Amino acid sequence: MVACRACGTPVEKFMSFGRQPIANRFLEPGDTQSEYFFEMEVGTCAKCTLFQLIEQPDPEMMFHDTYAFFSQTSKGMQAHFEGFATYVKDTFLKGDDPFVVEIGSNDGIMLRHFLAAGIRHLGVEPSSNVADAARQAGIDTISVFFGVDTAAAIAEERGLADAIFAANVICHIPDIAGVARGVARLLKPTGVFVFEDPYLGDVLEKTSYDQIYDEHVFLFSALSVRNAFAPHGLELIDCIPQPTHGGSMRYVLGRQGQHPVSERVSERVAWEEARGLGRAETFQEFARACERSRDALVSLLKELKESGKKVVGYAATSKSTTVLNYCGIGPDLISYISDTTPIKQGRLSPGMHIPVRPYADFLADKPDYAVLFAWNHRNEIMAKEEGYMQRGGKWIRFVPDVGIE
Ligand code: DWN
Ligand code: SAH
Repeated sequence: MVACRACGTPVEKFMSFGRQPIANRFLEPGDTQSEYFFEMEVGTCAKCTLFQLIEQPDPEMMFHDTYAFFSQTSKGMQAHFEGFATYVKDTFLKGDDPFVVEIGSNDGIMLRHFLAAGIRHLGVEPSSNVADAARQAGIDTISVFFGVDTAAAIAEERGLADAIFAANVICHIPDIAGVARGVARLLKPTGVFVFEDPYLGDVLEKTSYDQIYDEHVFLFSALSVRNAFAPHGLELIDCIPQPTHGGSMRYVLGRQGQHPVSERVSERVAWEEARGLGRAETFQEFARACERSRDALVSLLKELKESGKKVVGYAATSKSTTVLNYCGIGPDLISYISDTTPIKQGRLSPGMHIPVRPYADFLADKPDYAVLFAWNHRNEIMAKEEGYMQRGGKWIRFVPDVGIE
């Protein structure tokens, strides 16, 4: 048994998604021989309830100078981060000359709003290519991994932060105690730490197992966040559901006793306990639901192939790597995946080696069916693809169930 990354208690393993590659390592054709794989198993901590990967590849294998995900590829997420920035500014930055730090600031999708408002800011972004995009836009960014040493260095050079925030990042960092100690080192006495991540409750409700891949070492709940940060003097003071990435939660923490605690925290924890978010049976049922989802998707794709239909994938998301490798879906069932990100195009999808082609090919090619891998951006995509649907193009969905629409 492995030890819980937060509290050291043995983690109960409940499921394997089989051999998985690096989710965002899109391969050059001819580069498929040296591909790295790991056994992707998941479990929960019986004590602090933290849902986690049993094994995770080294961070440097995932986050480097050719990281494939640029945050600004989604218009919906651009709008979301404008709202997130406004929330932080209006709620927490009341004093003179505030200083904010974002962990995992990527291409600057959030910090650009602080730059525009003339607020002192710093992005901590280890993937230097996406960080370069932010720097080119004038956003102050350092390319290092956040942890206790980085936090101490920032505190010494620039002073303590009024707000530290992160979106879809804290669930990527295996040393969660290091994150907590770093935040505790860098935060002003009355400062806040605000972060959002995909919510375990939504993943279980929707069987959206594709939120589990190498980068996502944790799927948090209010209960597990409260338990992970309390030993470091950080108290969960609010939790606010978000519609992003198929259902996320925004967690707000402050130093113990410095802020009133919203009723939402106890209400959410009570809901999670009633829903069994820490219980083994809940996860055994989730494992069965994942297997049913896999079998239904594979049967549907095989039927469509037998009837001669042209099926492609829409968006080469990180999440699609889990689906394709867990279900064993290759180019025989999905002829290519269209994606708008230039550095993914012309490459092969991790593990199953489906060609990734430019979005223009999807428009020109007129497939019969497209598997909606970016289901979390559904509204944005449906608005954009009216033409595809009007000429009879259909979607294949696999969250919350497998079907055609
Ligand atoms: O947590 C993470 C989230 C924030 O972003 C990271 N670990 C990695 C990444 O996950 P993802 O790749 O599953 O993210 P998205 O936002 O669901 O998918 C982005 C991909 O989809 C990009 O390659 C662009 C593509 N896309 C597209 O081709 N057409 C996206 C949209 C909205 C589109 O219309
Ligand atoms: N916040 C953005 C990016 C999320 S993708 C958004 O929501 O769209 C996850 C990001 O976290 C990547 O850019 C990755 O390089 C970064 N990251 C991973 N480990 C990190 C760490 N230890 N410290 C800071 N950033 C990290």
